[in-house]
Amino acid sequence: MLTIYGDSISGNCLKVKFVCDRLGIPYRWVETDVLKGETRTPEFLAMNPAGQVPAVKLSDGRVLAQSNAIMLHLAEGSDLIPSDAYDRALMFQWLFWEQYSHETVIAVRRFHKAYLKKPDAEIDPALLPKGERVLALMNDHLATHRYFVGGKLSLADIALVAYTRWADQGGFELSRTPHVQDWIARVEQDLDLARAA
Ligand SMILES: N[C@@H](CCC(=O)N[C@@H](CS)C(=O)NCC(=O)O)C(=O)O
Repeated sequence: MLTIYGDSISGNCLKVKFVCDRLGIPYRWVETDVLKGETRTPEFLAMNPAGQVPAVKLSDGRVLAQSNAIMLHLAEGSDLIPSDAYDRALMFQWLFWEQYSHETVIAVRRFHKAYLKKPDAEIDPALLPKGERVLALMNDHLATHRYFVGGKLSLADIALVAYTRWADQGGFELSRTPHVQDWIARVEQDLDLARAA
């Protein structure tokens, strides 16, 4: 069976859980507390030298890290990956954007504010305006699209919803981006998240 090493406070880790739950893939979840340094133990580093969750151990013992790479592997051949080549490339476009421009702002500010409990004055001041631009870009796209790609749920939505639904914990006001709010509700309903997380 698949084993997921993940921290429940991490959107990156929950992405993997959401894909498994959606696709009915059985797994064992090993809670790995980032704040307690559980990703830095010799045992964990032997498995993932990057010292990060999520990491998965496949049923044959092979290991894979990086949330979006894991999702892509688990969702291979499913309807979470568009079959049309252009739509599939668009999904990758959003996945790369999520890792480079979204997670590095929205998730990072949330972590500093909600988990490291830093006062706003001690958090990089660039993160707030950057995050507002990220959410505005999403809002503009969602004004004319129900989902990020191809009119239906894909890995792009799962990657982006993971931290966007918690953006308020990072000090971002989601009420300013109503199309994002509606899309979060839609994806949470698709993924049955009220029950799952
Ligand atoms: N790009 C990676 C980011 C992974 C990452 O930053 N993981 C954090 C938790 S969200 C972590 O394990 N931090 C522990 C550490 O760096 O010591 C992914 O998408 O999986």
